[in-house]
Amino acid sequence: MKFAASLILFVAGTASAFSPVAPAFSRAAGLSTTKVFGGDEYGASGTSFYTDVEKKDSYASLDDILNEKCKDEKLQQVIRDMLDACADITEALRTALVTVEGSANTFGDAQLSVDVIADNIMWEACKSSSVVREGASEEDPIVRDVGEGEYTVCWDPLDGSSIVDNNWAVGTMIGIWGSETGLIGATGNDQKTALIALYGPRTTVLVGLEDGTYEFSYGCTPEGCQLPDGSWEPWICSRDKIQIAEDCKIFSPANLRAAQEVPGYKKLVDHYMTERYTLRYSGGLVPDVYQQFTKNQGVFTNPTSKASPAKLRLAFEACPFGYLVEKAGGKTSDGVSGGSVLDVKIEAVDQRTPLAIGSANEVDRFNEYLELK
Ligand code: FDP
Repeated sequence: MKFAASLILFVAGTASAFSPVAPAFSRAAGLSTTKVFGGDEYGASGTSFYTDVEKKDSYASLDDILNEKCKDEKLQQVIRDMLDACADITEALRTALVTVEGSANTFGDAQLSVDVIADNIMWEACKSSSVVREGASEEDPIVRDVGEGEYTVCWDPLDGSSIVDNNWAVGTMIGIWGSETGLIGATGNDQKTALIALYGPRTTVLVGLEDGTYEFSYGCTPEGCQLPDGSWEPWICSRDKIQIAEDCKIFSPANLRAAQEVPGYKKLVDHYMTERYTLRYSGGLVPDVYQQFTKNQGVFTNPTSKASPAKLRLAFEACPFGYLVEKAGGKTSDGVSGGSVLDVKIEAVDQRTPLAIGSANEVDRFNEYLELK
């Protein structure tokens, strides 16, 4: 392992020292990495989209960013409260085994030990927050009063029930609405902010702030982030004002079984294949869409059909991700009218929706091939 790691460092170091620097976009679009990673002689295809993020001397703390990019102190507070919950879920996932809980949630899905733990953490966070008024969870899709605050928080505590036993990345999705609208009857556009936590080898959380989508990393200890007392900033800003390019070469085709009945979806997948896009799909919505923020491109498609109906939830899956993707320059489709999923009225906590989300031109292509406009 050590040898392999140092070899990779050596190859990467050599490449950056001696190769002409590839423009960030062409590398992100998979057009010019062939030489960087060993060259044609080894058959490297240049389609793997390795990171091009370089180490910084220091990183802004959560406080620095919130004070500058989120002037509303109550909104700052709810973001902090939700980040605390994500930190607690991170710690819980380290020690909990994945087992069946012996109960089912309201949808009849088997509940897992980790779902229950994460959900309890979210309820506790909302109840103890000074700014939360109502909460609604995937596990119990009723809007419940929790306090005297003003925000309505709607969440999926741990998405990825079918992959968490395999130790794949899973996540928490949180949409936050104000008291003027609450949740029911509102749309995704009414969100005050949204957070998406991704639990993998690291925990990273996307947060929507005044001028864009930011990523915070939990418990990392890079140089420059040690506090005077020797401890570390719990959250550092690892990406700021993230942009999702209009075009992409990465596709995540969810509900692929619908292609049997929806000829436009079959044609779309055929397009991805003939144009040699790169498939990146895990079956977990959070990692599958989150990659658009690390690779700065991508499209996730989840159309539906009679035999393969909608599974994704509008309020706590499509809305938070839609909010963050559109803030980053991406686009969404509701899979019916071809309009933004953020315009769809939320009639119930567990309302389902088809979805396409990601690079704008690819969402347009989805609408075109599925004849939604
Ligand atoms: P899961 O049931 O594992 O929690 O909405 C739930 C979800 O996962 C999404 O994360 C994922 O995109 C989708 O379901 C996968 O559905 P299929 O298992 O039907 O492919």
